[in-house]
Amino acid sequence: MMPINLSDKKNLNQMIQSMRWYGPADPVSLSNIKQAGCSEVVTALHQIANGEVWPVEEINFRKKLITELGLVWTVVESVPVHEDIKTQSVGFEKYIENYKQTIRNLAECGIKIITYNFMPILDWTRTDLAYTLADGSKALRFEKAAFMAFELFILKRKEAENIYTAAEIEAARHRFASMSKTEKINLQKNILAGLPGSEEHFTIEKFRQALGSYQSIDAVKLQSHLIYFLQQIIPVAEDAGVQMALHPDDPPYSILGLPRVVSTQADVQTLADAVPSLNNGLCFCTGSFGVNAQNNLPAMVRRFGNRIHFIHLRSTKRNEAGDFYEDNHLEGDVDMYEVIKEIVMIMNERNISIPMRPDHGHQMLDDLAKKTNPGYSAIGRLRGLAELRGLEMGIIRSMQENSTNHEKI
Ligand code: DNO
Repeated sequence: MMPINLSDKKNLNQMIQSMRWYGPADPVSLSNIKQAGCSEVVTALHQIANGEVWPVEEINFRKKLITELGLVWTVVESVPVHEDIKTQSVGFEKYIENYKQTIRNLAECGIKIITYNFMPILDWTRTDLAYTLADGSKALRFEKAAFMAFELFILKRKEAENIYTAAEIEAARHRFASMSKTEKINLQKNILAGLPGSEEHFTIEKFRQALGSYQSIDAVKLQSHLIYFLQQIIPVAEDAGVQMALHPDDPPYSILGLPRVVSTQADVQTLADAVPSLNNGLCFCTGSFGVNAQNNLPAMVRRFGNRIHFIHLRSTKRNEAGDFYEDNHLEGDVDMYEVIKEIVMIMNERNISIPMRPDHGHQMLDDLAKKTNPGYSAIGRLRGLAELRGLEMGIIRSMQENSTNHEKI
């Protein structure tokens, strides 16, 4: 998109503030979300099995819980894509038809933005859910050596021995030897039991089977399956007035020898070129894209500005080994000032407000003693949201002041 001059706009559009809510069993209540200053809630019908149609009655039932509290539901996160669609296994067309029907049903209930991902088998992945930071709060972390230790010595994936260097295997062996029994159990659980929002949970045996179903699927093939899926669903989304928001891979690189095709600017460009409709859009997640130092986030916001339908704001901190942890929202490797500045520009060029949520947060203060959904405790997200909201306000005010000063000169 080409930048415009915002000086003739009186009131600049700002992001719609929301938080994810896992439904009635979420320890963070709707009223907590409201008190955090959100106007919207992002949620999904996690009780419906992956691949089944979401019935209108159940969507409306969830919607009623939200609207009764004066909150709004416009973004679904996520309608999961059945594995058979990703692998194009026999009978996968039925799941695509179900997906189309879910899009129509959501639209009928007024829910017009749908987040999804196309990561094989696993959704987002971390090795440590309670990485203690210097200030005593706890963050989510992905440690390569620990992940390799899982892959080589718990899962015992034979092929993994060929993809890692001798030095990496040695580091993983060393890391595995340093783990207590509980740490090993937790590592396996973190990876296989699924983090909040993941719709799949595996035993080691089931997981080996699932990996087997990708034996003949490389990145080129997976990408063609994604494009086929888009060709099928985007016309339905267009008809229904629904914006599809594809979430990037997290982490944005191949793990377990599985292909990943939504990790970089080039990946997104290929999908946009293949299915140009703007309903074929993105959930722009700064935390996921930000793990790859090659991804220039403000430039990506500019390039894909008219396709960004939903935003996750979060910052990660990488090290040279390729590990990362989730930092405070305004720290870490993501230049949040530049990202939000670009988001404000594109929102005003499009003359819309884009929903965002503070993605994840540290477990901190009173939440340290509570049972929380990893990454989704109340206070850490509240801190993140408050900082992001302040940053956006500062950016907007200074843009307006600059343009007023220009007028005076
Ligand atoms: C993790 C989330 C992901 C995301 C899905 C989208 O915190 O960002 O689980 O919801 O990948 O389908």
